[in-house]
Amino acid sequence: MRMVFRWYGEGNDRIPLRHIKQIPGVEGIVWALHDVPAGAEWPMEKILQVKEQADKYGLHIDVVESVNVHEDIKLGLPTRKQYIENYKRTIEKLAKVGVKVICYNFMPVFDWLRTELYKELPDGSTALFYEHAKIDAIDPMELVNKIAGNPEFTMPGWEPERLQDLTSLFAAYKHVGEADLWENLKYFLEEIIPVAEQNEIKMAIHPDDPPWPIFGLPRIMTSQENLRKFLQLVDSPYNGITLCSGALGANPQNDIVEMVKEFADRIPFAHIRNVKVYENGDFVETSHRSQDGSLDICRIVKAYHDIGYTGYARPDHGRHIFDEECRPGYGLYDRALGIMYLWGIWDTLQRTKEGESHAGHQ
Ligand code: DNO
Ligand code: MN
Repeated sequence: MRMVFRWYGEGNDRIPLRHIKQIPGVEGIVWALHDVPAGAEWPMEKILQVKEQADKYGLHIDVVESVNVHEDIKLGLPTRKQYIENYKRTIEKLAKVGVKVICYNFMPVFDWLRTELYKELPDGSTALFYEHAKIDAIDPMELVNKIAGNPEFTMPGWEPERLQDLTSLFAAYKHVGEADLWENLKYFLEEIIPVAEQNEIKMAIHPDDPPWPIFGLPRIMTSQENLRKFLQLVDSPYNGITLCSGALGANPQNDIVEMVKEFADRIPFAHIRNVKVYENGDFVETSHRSQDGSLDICRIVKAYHDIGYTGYARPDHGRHIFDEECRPGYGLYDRALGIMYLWGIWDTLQRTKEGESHAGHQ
């Protein structure tokens, strides 16, 4: 397991790289050019800038999250051709600076969706929260204004340029059902994966968060069965998954341990986080600890250990704790705690496997 940490870039993330460097076992940043609109080719100068910044701290830039897919590709419009070309050029450029994995998603219009960014937990910390009844009742526009208007910096998936044309986007998706979305995804993969292969970059789709349709928009990366179908669309080791325990785990029917086992050799990137799911379908993000949420993170990490996982992993969202002012879900403290929990489990499993006695010092 190679631990990495998401960083939003100089001037766009309050967390300095020198702090990331101090989290035990973190070897690289998970990054993106957040100011480049979805669909545009990434400029080399900007890519090199991030590389230089990371290099200074001895952190690698092997994992990109995300190169966003333009809506016209998901909609299957004729204009997708140009956006796919741009995507290919971006893959080639990223390969030149040593990138190994590109995470992306194929969710129409919205990326992750929550109804509250700062839901108070019993211990006084706050976390991202999803309330089912509210989603059913709310006008998407209202939610967009609430979420996008809230944070200090642009959040991934909620970029203003992506959301400005919401009404026409919704109208366009009226004619795109699940079957169409599968078709459009297949078309995209058939174009992209050969380029990823040539450039030795593993593409890793992020599951839908939450893993069900919202506001009448189709969502397909939602279950073990659908992920299996996805991997078969283009059966290449370069067509993989970002297995996100928290995104998939919001549906209690999804068994993450089973997915790790089944998709073992097609998971170049793992997101590991916990989520507490209530009977009415609401869910809140919790600390990474198994006892705090509905997912057994110990068993999930054990599943990765059992398959001899050598891919990249990051803690995903965290709570907002110790009065930290941070991007929703992306503070330093709780994600750092999460990492230490993941390492604790991993290292213990490793020692047990090696049959070492615990003498107290090495
Ligand atoms: C949620 C997060 C997502 C993710 C993007 C990837 O679990 O990991 O925001 O970054 O969907 O494209
Ligand atoms: Mn995730």
